[in-house]
Amino acid sequence: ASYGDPQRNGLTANDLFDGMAEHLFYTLGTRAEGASVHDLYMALSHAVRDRLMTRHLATKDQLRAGSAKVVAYFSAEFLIGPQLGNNLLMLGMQAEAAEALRRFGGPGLDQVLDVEEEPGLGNGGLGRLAACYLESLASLEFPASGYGIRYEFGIFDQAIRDGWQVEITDKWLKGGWPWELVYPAQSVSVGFGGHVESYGDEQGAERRRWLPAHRALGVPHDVPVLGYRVNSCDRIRLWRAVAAESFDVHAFNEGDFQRAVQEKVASETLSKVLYPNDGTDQGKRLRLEQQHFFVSCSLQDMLRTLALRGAPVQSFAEHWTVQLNDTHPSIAVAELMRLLVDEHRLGWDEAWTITTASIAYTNHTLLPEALERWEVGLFGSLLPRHLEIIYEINARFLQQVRLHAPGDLDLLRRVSIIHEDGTKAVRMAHLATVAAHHVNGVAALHSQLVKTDLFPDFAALWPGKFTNVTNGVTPRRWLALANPPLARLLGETLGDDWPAHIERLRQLEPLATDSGFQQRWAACKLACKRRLAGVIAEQSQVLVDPTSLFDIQVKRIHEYKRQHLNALQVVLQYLRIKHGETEGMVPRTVIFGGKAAPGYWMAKLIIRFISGIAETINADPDNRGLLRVAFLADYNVKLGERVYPAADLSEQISTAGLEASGTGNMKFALNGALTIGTLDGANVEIRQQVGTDNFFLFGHTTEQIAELRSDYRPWEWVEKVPLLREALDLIERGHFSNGDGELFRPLVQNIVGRDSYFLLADLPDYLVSQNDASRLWADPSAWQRASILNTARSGYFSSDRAIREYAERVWGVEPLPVAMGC
Ligand code: 26M
Repeated sequence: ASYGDPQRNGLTANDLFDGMAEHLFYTLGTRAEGASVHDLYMALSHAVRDRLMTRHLATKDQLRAGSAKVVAYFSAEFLIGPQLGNNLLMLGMQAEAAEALRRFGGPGLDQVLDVEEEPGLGNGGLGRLAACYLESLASLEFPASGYGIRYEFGIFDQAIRDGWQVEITDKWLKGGWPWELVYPAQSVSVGFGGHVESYGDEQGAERRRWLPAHRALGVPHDVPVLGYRVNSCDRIRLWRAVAAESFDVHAFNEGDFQRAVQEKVASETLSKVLYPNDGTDQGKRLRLEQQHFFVSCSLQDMLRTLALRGAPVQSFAEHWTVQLNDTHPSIAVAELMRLLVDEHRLGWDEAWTITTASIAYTNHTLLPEALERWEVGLFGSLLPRHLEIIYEINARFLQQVRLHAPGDLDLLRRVSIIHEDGTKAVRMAHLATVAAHHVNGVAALHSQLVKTDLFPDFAALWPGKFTNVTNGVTPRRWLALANPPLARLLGETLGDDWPAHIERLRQLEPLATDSGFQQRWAACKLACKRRLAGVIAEQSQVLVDPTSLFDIQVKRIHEYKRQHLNALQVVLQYLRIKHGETEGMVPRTVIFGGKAAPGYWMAKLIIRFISGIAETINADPDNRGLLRVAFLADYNVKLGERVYPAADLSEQISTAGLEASGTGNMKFALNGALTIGTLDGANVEIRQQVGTDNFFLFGHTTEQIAELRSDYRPWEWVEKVPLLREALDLIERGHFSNGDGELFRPLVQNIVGRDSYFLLADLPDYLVSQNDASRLWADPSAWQRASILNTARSGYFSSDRAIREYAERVWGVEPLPVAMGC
């Protein structure tokens, strides 16, 4: 096989320059003279893409010819971030790209990288995790495909106007996006609605068949995912929905042009927009349509490649292993059964053996409002055959439970896939758990709670099914790419290939007390803080002091994540300054960032509150540089790359038991931030790894919170904190809202009245911990030591480690290095 034009594969600055010149002319139809920054971005991207194609085709050829088991990572979200800079890093061509651009004499690499639109095809942690995992799969040379949806509009862009969040449509495709390859010939058809009928097959056996009322076409758009300095180039296959026929010819001929176009519009709505909720499930029909659409496309695609390998359908589970990223793709259980039983005519038992051997499920939340359920009426009208299949799975499952626990009717009610009290609904987490060969949580504590709190009955039935795989993040994007000064220092200290061997970070431990190394370490951090200060100044005109302690909380806005606890702490610090009680305080810049779900009113009020305190505090001359507050608008992957490297202190302050893992916490620690946090999610393991002295712990434990819950009177906690009464009064009376005494009353009431997330119970301890942080900051050498140790001991949180665990313990797959003839 050919692996392309040697010149288009060349890795020198010269080759890249030639490639860019050619793409400017032939692909972009423009001349090098007068090329805009965007033209140069497109030309460089195409030239880099050429280098990926060779590797991608080699990877695909090798897979097609062989029989290696391939990972199919099913996720409704992939938050992949900007591609150009990352692909240059993967290829080892950053310097060459900078040099090639210099020869054009125009903008530099940073400027060119900055014009890339990031595809916001995810909400937050879950979507970003999927992107990190595909990157590690490729870097570790595992054959894999991500499967998801190519939303035309991703997560909204956030603007802040008068302190409020404003949502702006994300038009990420507007300038053309060079990182996808479209394969129209591999389109597949997906059915919706209609009815099911019985018929007799050739052998006279009775079978069921689904006659959908509508069909849509899925067109695959592949994003290549190159591994770090290897030839393996996997892909994320994203499906775009188009009308099955370009328009209804019959209606068109009748002269009903409107109706003819309507069908087309309805089909194409399927992949139009990402649902911007990351914590609540509203049971919307279109959402279920999206889920079924991408899952059906993906499974059909997988069956097609099985046939291409010449393998029988019975061998599906030897060729593919499917990971469900939460329950969003859990319809896969019923769809795979339907494809095997109805379309491929397998017997039920054989089909069930294949389905359960191939599917595993990751749970990402315990919050009841986030657990997906679909009303049976809605479900049956959209997917009548799937509902039948789910009833059959449930009947057989409940029979198994009856044998296990004779007479326990309440157990049957609790574990049933169909929720039967009130409006009947399909419980997707139960469907996924019944079918999956493994169910995993995403941090040690979370996986424990999955067994004890969420699915105790299932855990008793199948103790071996439940496991933990603590999340991880890729050190390539989140350290090597995002933190150039530190990457350079690590290269000098650990050798250039450290990003492929992250366990080498341990070798930094002996340097933690070396004052020369501490100074270099501090210089890297300062450079990153200056860069972030520049972003803040540009965005919001707020000037921050890069030598102050950068105290950062970035994540989706949610009450359980308690951004308002942090904000309350800031107000208390401000009052201490106003009262002249500045003993032990150090100059701090408190930075917030994150989007609120558009329908989540309290989350939006929290943003307004942070804006309010920022405005008041930043304008108060009494501060004398001790306190600044900034809200970073439009937090996304690209901004994250500026934020994590610049942090001194990482706020991970969720109510214990509610944050499944967190992954931002890992990105901060990897970049040498110290964590102030509760014993929640992966914080527990971060503290274990980095050492309890290098982590500011506070708050009630999961068990203590459970105990508090039974008899909690938040108002009784108010008096335990000096200045808190005064702070709450100031907030209510409008001190942070230009005298508006109504605006923040619901927020104060929420805290003092119900306090569902136990802010007041954790506040006293939080303040003590914040003081500890200030005290350590006042001793720069001690702080640098702790910072170095945080990085040195964070290798465990690499997605390489997580992927190796999935590969070995869940998927049963092995690396398959890609040989390339060039
Ligand atoms: C559900 C229904 C309808 C519309 C949207 C949703 C939905 C979308 C995303 C619900 C939840 C979604 O994401 C949840 C999420 O991001 N969970 C986070 O997953 C991370 C990776 O495991 C963890 O680190 C976080 O703790 C967890 O909150």
